[in-house]
Amino acid sequence: MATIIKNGLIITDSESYQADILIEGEKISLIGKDLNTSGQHVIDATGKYVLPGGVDVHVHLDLPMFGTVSSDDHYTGMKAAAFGGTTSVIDFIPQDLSPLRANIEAWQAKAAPKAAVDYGFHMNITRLNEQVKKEMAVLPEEGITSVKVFTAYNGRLRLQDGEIFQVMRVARELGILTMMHAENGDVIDLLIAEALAQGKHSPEWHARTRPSWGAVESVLRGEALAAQTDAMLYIVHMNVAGEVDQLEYGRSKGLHVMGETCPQYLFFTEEDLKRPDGSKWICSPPMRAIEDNQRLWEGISKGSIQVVSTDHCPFYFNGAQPIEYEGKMVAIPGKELGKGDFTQIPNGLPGVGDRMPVMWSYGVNTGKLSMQQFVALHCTNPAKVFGLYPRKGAILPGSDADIAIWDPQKEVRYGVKVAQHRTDYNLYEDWMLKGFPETVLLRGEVIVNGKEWLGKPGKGQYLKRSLPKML
Ligand code: DUC
Ligand code: ZN
Ligand code: ZN
Repeated sequence: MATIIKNGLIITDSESYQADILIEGEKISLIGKDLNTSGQHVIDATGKYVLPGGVDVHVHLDLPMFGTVSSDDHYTGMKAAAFGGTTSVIDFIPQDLSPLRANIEAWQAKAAPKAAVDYGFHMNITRLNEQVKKEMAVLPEEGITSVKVFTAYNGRLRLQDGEIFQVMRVARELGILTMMHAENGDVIDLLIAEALAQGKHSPEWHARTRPSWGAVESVLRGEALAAQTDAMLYIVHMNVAGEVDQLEYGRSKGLHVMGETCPQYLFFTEEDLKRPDGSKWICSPPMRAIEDNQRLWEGISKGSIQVVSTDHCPFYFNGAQPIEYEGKMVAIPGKELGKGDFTQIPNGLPGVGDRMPVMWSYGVNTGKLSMQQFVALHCTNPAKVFGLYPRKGAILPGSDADIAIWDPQKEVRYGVKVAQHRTDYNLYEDWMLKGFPETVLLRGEVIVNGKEWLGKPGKGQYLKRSLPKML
C-alpha cells in the first residue's frame, strides 16, 4: 500500500510550503496539493513540519579505544540516530589491516547485520606507502568517496605533511574528498608529557594540552597542501574561532575547502572539564572558550561552515555500573578507565540522537538559524558534499522516502532517559527542548512512531556514495 503524508509544512534547504507527499515503495513519487488519499495509508501531519531525514556524516560506531570500545554499535547508535530524526550516517573505517579492502570487509561484517538506518563509510588513511596509494583506487569503487587524515596522534594515526600531500594528490586524481583532523601532534605530545610530569592529571588538562593555535595552524597547513595539490579538503569537527577564520580565508582564495562543526563545540567550554564529572566532556579536539562557541555559531549561520555533524563516539561515564538496554543489563568499560589520569580517559561523547532536536531548540527557536538553514546544515548539505544527494537529504520526487515529521510545539525535558544512546549520561541533561521528531520514516517505512521503535537490525542499507561535491 502507498503512503501519503497529508497537510504538513514541507521544509527544504530553500523554502517551506504546504503539500502532501505520496510514497510508493521506498521512494517519494509525488508532491502536490490535496493528493487523493483513497486506498492509501495516511499519515496526518497537520500542524507538523516535514523535513528530510537527517544525514550525520561523522559518527564512530563500535570503535575500539584504550582497551575498551565505544558503547554504541551499529544497531544501538543508528537506533538513537533515528529517534533524533537522522536516517543516514557515515562511519569511519580504521586502517588496521592490509590490503585496504580487508578493512572495508571487516567493518562491513560488523555493520551490515546491525545497521538500523542507511549508512556509508569514510576510510582513515593512517599508514601510507606505494601499495596503499595504489589500493586507494578501490575506495570509489566501493562507494567510499572520502578519506580522513590526522595531523595529531603521533605514532598512531598521524601522517606527516608530505604523506598528507601524497594522499591529497591521489584523492584529487580519484575525485574523492580528503577530510582532516587538524591539531598539532608534536606540541600535544610535549605538553602531555610535561603535564603528567608535573602531576597534572585532572580532565581539564586534556584541553590545556591541546592548544587552539595547533588547530588553527593545522587548518592553514591543510589548506596550503590542498592548494598545492588542487585537492578538495573538508575540516572535521571545527572547534576554534581561528579555524573559521582560516576556512573563510581559504575559501576567499578560491580553494576547495569546506568544514563541519558539532553541537558540543557550540554549547560547552573548557570550564565543563573542571566539573566533578568533567570526563563526560572529554573528546578530541577538546572543548574550547565561549568566544569559540560564538564564532562557530557565526560560521554556520553565515554559511562559511557547511555541515553540522556530531563525532558521535560515546563511552559510559561509569562503565562498572550496568544500564538497562532493550531489557538487558549492559556494562561496557568507559571513562572510569581514566580516573586519576586524563590521558587514559576514552575520547568521545554521545551526540547522534541529540543533534537535530538540540540544534532546532537552540538554533532555530533562538533565531540563530532559519528553518531552511537548519535543513541545509543537518540534511541537504551533508548529502551533497558526501555524494548522497538527491537520494538523501531532499524531499523531491525520486528521493528515498527518508522523512522526519517534526512537531514544532512538542516540549521535552531532555536527557539520558529520553535520548536513546547506549550510554549512562547525556550532555544536555535537563535541557528544555521545543520541537522534536514525532514520526521517522526510512525508505517509506515508519521506524519511529512517537516513543515506539519499529526499526530492526539489518534493515539499514549500505550507501555506495557518488563523488563529493564542493559547496
Ligand atoms: N575524537 C574523539 O573524541 N573520539 C573519536 C575520534 C575522534 O576524532
Ligand atoms: Zn577527528
Ligand atoms: Zn571523529
